[in-house]
Amino acid sequence: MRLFLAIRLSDEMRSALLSAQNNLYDRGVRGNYTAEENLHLTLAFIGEYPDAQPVLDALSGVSFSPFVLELEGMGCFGDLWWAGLRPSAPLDTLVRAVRHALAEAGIPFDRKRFSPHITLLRRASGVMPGVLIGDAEMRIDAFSLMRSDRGRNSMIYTELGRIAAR
Ligand code: 2AM
Repeated sequence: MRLFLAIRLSDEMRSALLSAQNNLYDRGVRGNYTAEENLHLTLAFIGEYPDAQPVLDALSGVSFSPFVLELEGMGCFGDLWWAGLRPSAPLDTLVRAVRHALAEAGIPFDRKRFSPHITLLRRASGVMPGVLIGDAEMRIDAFSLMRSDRGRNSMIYTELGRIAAR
């Protein structure tokens, strides 16, 4: 199984992101747009791992209080274009705790520095136009263990477990 940990987005946030995607498309930007239901914020990428339970067990000790995330701006990693988030200390703290718990349990994960982003499209054509993303914020009260499978036309993400704030 290909596993990752992510924050799933509220309907309000996904619709703000969908509008930004539509706006880009209307301006002629082509690429592999993330399907609306797949928009998410990755906290840690585990990759191939055989079993979900040890991951959920490792994360059961992660404790965090609900916090708010707000969309802010757009950016890119090469031809991967993303929506950004207003810097959030609680988010950074949560990611540190999640990664620490994985490391302690010996669960491998991509140790690239956390750079919070929500992928809007991959293999984008051309130069990024100045597209405004509508204001949206959401209260984060859980994160999820997700499985990623390659579907016929897009990735299929399945939630295997949720770790709630407390
Ligand atoms: P992204 O966060 O930049 O969109 C499932 O593949 C999710 O994990 C995607 O959201 C993906 O990219 C993210 N991810 C983070 N590190 C990854 C890696 N090394 N390989 C594949 N996906 C990774």
